[in-house]
Amino acid sequence: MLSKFEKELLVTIWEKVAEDAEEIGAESLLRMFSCFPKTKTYFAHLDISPQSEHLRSHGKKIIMAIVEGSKNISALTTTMAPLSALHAYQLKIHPTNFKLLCHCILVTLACRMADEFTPVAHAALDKFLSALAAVLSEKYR
Ligand code: ZNH
Repeated sequence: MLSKFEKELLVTIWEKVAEDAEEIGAESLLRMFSCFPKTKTYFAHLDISPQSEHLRSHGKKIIMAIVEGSKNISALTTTMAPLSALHAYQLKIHPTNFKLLCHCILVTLACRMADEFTPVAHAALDKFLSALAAVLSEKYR
């Protein structure tokens, strides 16, 4: 589904994203909370206000998990299996939410990458994030 070129491009992009994981993760989460307010209910036990420590640390965790996944996209199902199980069985996150967050991550990257967010990069990121959302939903079947 992703070409060799796209996979290599994605590695480069996510290596760069990793350097700003906290910022990018926090912005993605804030976008999700403001566009899809119901998603906030899963975080009732945390302080998720802008600039809060939890928002930033949680944002970083999410981004770094994606960065790990991007290193070997062919093995995404295996890499993400523990996270899929965690979200399905323990956190009980409805799988629709993965698509919402992935969309917000895409928008955040579009804003931050500016000129580097070429149509080719856009398409590769969109395919990768869709695959990620699908893989995370795997354990719900
Ligand atoms: Zn999630 C957690 C990732 C989505 C909700 N996460 C988490 C973690 C990680 C993640 C890494 C950590 C784990 C540990 O610690 O071990 N996520 C992720 C990813 C994604 C996600 C990659 C996609 C993209 N999540 C999500 C969503 C939601 C969530 C969509 C909702 C809405 N998570 C969550 C929660 C948690 C998590 C709630 C827990 C937090 C705390 O801290 O408590």
